Amino acid sequence: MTWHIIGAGAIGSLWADRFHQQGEEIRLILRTEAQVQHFKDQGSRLLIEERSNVSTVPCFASTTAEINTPITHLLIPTKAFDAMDAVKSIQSKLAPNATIIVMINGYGVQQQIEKHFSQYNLLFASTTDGAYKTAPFKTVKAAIDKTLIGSLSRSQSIKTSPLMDAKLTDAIDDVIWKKVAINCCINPITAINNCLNGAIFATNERSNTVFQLAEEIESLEHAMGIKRQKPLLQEVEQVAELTASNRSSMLQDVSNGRRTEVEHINGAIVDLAKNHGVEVPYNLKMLNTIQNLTLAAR
Ligand code: KPL
Repeated sequence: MTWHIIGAGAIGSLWADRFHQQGEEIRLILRTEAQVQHFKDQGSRLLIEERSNVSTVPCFASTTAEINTPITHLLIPTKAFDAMDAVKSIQSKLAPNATIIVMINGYGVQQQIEKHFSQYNLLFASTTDGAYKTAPFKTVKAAIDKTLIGSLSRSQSIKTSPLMDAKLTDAIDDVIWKKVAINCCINPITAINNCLNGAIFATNERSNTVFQLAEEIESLEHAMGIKRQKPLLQEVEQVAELTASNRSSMLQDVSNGRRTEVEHINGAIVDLAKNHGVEVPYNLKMLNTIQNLTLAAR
């Protein structure tokens, strides 16, 4: 099987490594010819570092324009704000029954993609793997955790996961929501305070903000009819402890002067709250503060 992967981001590179270990062929779709040339100059391989060991993943790379056989299996591990354009730009190259896996953060874009591209075998994945890049085609495996995959519209009819290391779920919408709820409470605090996930309760002010964010999200969940087994604050405490030494994805984006996904994290809460008549001032504050921190990157 040939897997096409959009971009050469950290999470996409982890999956390229897994596909390679399963003997599958990998084709990266890069934005520009200059990037393709750079990749070829570096030996046409991704480098994956794990506990100081570096392994190589050979891949083909091209721009979308250069693709001349229909894509049957496509992984979209982009930033949330790039995913919709990514599918649109690749559509003319897709086989009619292509399997597309959208593996993004945030909430809302998944539903938009489902609405516009339901003619494909469209699946959504949510991962808690941790990885970061140290150079254009070099990724460090920080923590391998779990990936869940499912359909937003026809879970019952899917029998096997197309990603060997990802577990099939018939509640991917819920999984995506629960993850974004946690990200809303951890990511902006780390980005504003330039701190590790483990330090989000280190001061009274930080703790209070986390507490208020979680309360607002639970009020919204109540209005939306979303049920949870465990209080959100308890889940946030657990994830912050488990990933204590991580720099959150939002902190990494802010530190590198890149656009963040805050519009699809706290911003998604703000939009939904408006529709449900719920007040979420702390989430709005996080959205505005992070947007101001990264004005130049937008
Ligand atoms: O998903 C994450 C992120 O950084 O985006 C958490 C759970 C906060 C782990 O770092």
